[in-house]
Amino acid sequence: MENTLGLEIIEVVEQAAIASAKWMGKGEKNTADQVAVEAMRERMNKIYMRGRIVIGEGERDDAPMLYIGEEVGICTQPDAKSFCNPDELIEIDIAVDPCEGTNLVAYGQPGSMAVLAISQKGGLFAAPDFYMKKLAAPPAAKGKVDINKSATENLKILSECLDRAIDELVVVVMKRDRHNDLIKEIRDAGARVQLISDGDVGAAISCGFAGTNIHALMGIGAAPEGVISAAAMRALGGHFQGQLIYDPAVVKTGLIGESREANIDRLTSMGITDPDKVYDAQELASGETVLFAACGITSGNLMQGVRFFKGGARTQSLVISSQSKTARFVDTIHLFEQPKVVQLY
Ligand code: VTB
Repeated sequence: MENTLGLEIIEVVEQAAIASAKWMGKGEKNTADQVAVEAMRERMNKIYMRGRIVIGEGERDDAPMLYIGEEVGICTQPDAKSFCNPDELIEIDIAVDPCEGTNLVAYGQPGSMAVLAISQKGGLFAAPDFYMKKLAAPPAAKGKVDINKSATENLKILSECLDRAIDELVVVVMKRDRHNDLIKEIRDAGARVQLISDGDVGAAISCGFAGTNIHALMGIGAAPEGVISAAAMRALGGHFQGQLIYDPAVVKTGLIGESREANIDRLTSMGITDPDKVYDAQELASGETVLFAACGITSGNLMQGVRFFKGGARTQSLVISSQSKTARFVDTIHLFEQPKVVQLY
């Protein structure tokens, strides 16, 4: 799977990032998202595969493109029979977030990215559009920190696993009122907090890499983004746990559905009988092979954003594979027009 799709998925996220970056700083988050969706879909439909979106822009009625259930790839197109033998191709499930952090793009803030994860059919947890309590930490703390423990306890464990004092730890938390107590607890325990306005996928994955100076992600963000983060962390060997938040009393605004009861019914209809279950990375991204690709739109901890120059752009992407156990940073120069002199900056 990796050999055939690795390079293609880099191009998918690159195209989405370039399209979105053209709207960086323009204050129009919906446009920054929409152009990323269109670019991602167009490039994805050129890949020789049978793909299906399991995490995307919403259900069919709400989202015209990359909606949940949409089939993507050349081999799903109406005229595919002439050049595709479906029996030769494995079916692939895809989770996408073409513009992770639309506000970050719209206001020129760091840390937005185009991102996707793929696996064999059934290999990614089809999370509903709810919230998820998340805990991400470096590989050295995998299975040792625990989302059921308090932040104070987890910081002690992290400090031991990483062999550094608690005040040398940095925890990323999304700046939301729902996290006020959590932020206070982390500070009281002696660690430092990096508050972000959006984009917890990048924060989660940063825990998987030494040198980012991020040692944990704690708090509640969106569930679909949690699955994408888990796919990367599974392949990186980092710690990731997620627990669905379906009670409007816990998160009062946003992706929280109508009522606790209606949300439980929805989860049951999706086959989730234990709504309080804590999932680990392996359960959220359980496929035999998991690939993850991201491309920076605006620069962040992990990747530089898109930089335009006359006639082209330069991007930085990250491809992580559970198959080859690699994380590759890919620096690409895109020439939009045929140059008179090829000058690769
Ligand atoms: C979260 C986070 C995402 O949007 O979903 C956030 O996981 C929305 O949270 O990374 P609120 O509803 O609390 O505002 C992102 O930041 C960007 O998609």
